[in-house]
Amino acid sequence: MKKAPGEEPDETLTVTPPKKWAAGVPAVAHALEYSLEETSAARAGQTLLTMNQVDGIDCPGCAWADPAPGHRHRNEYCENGAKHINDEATTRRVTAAFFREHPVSDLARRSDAWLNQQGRLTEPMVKRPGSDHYEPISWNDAFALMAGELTSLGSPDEAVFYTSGRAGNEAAFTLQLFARALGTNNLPDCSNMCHESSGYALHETLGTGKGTVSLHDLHHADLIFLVGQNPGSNHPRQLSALEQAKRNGARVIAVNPLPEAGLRRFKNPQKPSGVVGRGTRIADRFLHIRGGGDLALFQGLNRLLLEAEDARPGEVLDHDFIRADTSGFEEFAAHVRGVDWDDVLAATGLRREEIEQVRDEVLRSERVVVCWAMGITQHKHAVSTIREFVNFLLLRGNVGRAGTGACPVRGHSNVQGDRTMGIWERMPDTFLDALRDEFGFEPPRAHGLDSVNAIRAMREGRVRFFLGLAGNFVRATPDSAVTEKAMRTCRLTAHISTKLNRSHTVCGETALILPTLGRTERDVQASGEQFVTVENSMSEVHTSRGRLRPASPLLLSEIAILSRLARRTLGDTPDIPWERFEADYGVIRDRISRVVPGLHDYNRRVTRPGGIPLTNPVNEGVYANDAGKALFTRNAFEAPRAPEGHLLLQTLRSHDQWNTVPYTSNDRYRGIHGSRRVVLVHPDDMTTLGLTAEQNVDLISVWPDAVERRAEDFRVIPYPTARGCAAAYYPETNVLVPLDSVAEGSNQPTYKAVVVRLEPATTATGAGGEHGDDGLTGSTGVTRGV
Ligand SMILES: Nc1nc2c(c(=O)[nH]1)N[C@H]1C(S)=C(S)[C@@H](COP(=O)(O)OP(=O)(O)OC[C@H]3O[C@@H](n4cnc5c(=O)[nH]c(N)nc54)[C@H](O)[C@@H]3O)O[C@H]1N2
Ligand SMILES: Nc1nc2c(c(=O)[nH]1)N[C@H]1C(S)=C(S)[C@@H](COP(=O)(O)OP(=O)(O)OC[C@H]3O[C@@H](n4cnc5c(=O)[nH]c(N)nc54)[C@H](O)[C@@H]3O)O[C@H]1N2
Ligand SMILES: [Mo]
Repeated sequence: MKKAPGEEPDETLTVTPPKKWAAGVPAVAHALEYSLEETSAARAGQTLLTMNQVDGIDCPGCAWADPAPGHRHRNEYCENGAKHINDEATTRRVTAAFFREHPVSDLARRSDAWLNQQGRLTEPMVKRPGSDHYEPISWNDAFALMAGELTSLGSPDEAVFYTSGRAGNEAAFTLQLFARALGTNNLPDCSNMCHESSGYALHETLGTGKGTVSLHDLHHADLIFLVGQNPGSNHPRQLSALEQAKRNGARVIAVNPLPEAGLRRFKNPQKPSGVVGRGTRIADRFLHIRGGGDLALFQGLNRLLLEAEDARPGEVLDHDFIRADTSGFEEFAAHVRGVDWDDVLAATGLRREEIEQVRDEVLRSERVVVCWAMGITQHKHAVSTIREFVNFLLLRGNVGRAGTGACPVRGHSNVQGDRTMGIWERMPDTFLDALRDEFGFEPPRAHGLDSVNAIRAMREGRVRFFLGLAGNFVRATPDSAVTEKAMRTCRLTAHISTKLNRSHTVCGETALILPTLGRTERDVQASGEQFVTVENSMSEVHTSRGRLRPASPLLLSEIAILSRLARRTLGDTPDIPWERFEADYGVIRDRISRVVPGLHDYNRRVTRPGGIPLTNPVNEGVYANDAGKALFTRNAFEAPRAPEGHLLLQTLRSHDQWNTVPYTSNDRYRGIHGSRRVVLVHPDDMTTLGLTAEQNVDLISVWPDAVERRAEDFRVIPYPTARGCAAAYYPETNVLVPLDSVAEGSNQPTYKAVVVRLEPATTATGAGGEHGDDGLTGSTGVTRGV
């Protein structure tokens, strides 16, 4: 149970066996318990009933697609979606009095969960140079302060504008327009840390950054791979789609170092059979892979497919497709034939028969989909792993046909839409040309800073201004001590936020909190009530309309904040009508329709039931890369290795958190309750390393620089993870991820491959391993536990 908002939690750790199925009745009960605690029942119910309905609110949780209109359940949401909604719809409020009581130095000591539980931000606040307190500021003065800073920069590239994938399309478009009109492409976003590797690999090989799979494809696939994702906690509605696919005869192969509950069995809470029955088995086959072994697995599999073709020429590969649509096959084939089985088995921890059985499943399947998420993208060799998935799909023509394709499962509800709107530090020239033609200014062409490079630039004193549109930059990014220090070098940091988080406590010389409307809330502007638009993981663009009374009369919408800031900073811009943008979001959509391909006639088409399905050119046989073909690639064999006495640590989400925001310290499906400072280790590795169950340890990461990165006082939990691989929660462990440890090509932090050693804790509390402070970082890079 959660404590009252004034207190830090003090539960004790209890561990029960991991669950064998996900969702079902307890899930719904847990969601309701959460709603009733956070808000009044009426507010909760009012929001939930419109969630993911036509003309309702888009769930601010994950980006999973909605079924077609007419096929939606009356309760088209999951337990976790209900939690996210109610976290925003809470009736608790953070007021000026709260900030009088809690200086920044006090807030900085609080846990992420505590900060979030204080409720909704209600009025703009400023922390002035030298002060330890946030104090109220008028909106007008806040804009003047920011505009003053921006207009006095030596170069527009000294400003950084970060976006988190919660922001809707109109706000995202407005922000990128402002940044580019100011003169910078410094538009890092959470996608840099999420599916950047997917976008990079898919662009290169298929000429698209987006997935090629629709819900319909998934429903009609014969074989679905779920690689490196935990849908039971992070995309629960994907389980409904998998249930449907299985009813149509699909088989599912899950690949994961952890036997996640949602990969095993699903009890659909929206169906009577889900309530009383055994539910649906999800994975027919589970590959208990070593962390980072996926490139090896797919290279081994691709080799087996080539050998099957040798044995039965003309029967295994799709030669017509390979000839007409692809290039690079011969070089790829020669390379993969040379892959060494000993390497594959060592990297994956699998037996050769297991991979041969997968080959047999593939050979029996006409239509194959590969789904993946953070277990793949957050590795050093993420890009080559995803390119190898593409090789695998191309071999049998599993791209561009119904029931086939590549499915990067997106995280934030609108992370994909934000990219479509131009939130990217390296938008292509075609987009920048369209922007120029529409708004009559020349956008900067030099690439801007992504998230990791923004931190590097801050560290070197090259950034003076930081604005965050949603999100929690200092907690989402790696190397917490380095990042926090870098952030403090800014002259002004400002955050457009709904709730308090750690980023508000890591301030530039001057810091601003700019409180905004959440997606659940009614948004009324000069022209009347507004809606916003978003794009899901399957490229469907649709509306989202909030219904609740705003948390405070002083809130401004994200678009109002950005438009006013732009006007104040840039002065009169005859070709960019900021005032009209704020008054009527339809005016922004009109402009978007002339800049973004596929969104012509945006205002009319987007309000149709189901919205606008953006077509992926790949599904029309068009590959928009230089070659104009789907590319087979040669990927050097690579697998992470932890030296003797070390483990490969992945940092992941519990069932009860939204990214950087833990709701409680429980992780129900994994059987962990009462503490997040735990590290999951295989019992045999515990024996080898001389560890005992629930022992207090420090985690120390190993990286070739002189800095010691230590996360203190974790409890060791024996857990059926793959040998050599450990797991612990994010963001408490971000302190361990070196800033320079990034994926090749995409520059994405390697959150799933941190080499660590475990040492007996230096500051063990012995008090059950729970901490008010869940990851305070000092300037030494040490995470203190108490
Ligand atoms: N409730 C809830 N929902 C969410 C979020 C949330 O925080 N809470 N976050 C949202 C966001 S932004 C995102 S990006 C998604 C994230 O969704 P996920 O990608 O499911 O998130 P993670 O918790 O990082 O889990 C990674 C999974 O990959 C596995 N894995 C780790 N390393 C490897 C590996 O090397 N190989 C393989 N095959 N598997 C591996 C892990 O065991 C785990 O099951 O979820 C979104 N949805
Ligand atoms: N170690 C490790 N680090 C990771 C990851 C990992 O797996 N391991 N995953 C990475 C991934 S995939 C992602 S996507 C990032 C997430 O990084 P972010 O997107 O930056 O972080 P969130 O925790 O989603 O941001 C939560 C905050 O957003 C604000 N917010 C919520 N709703 C709204 C809204 O409607 N409007 C506005 N303006 N603000 C709002 C609230 O103030 C809340 O505190 O973290 C990355 N970091
Ligand atoms: Mo994400």
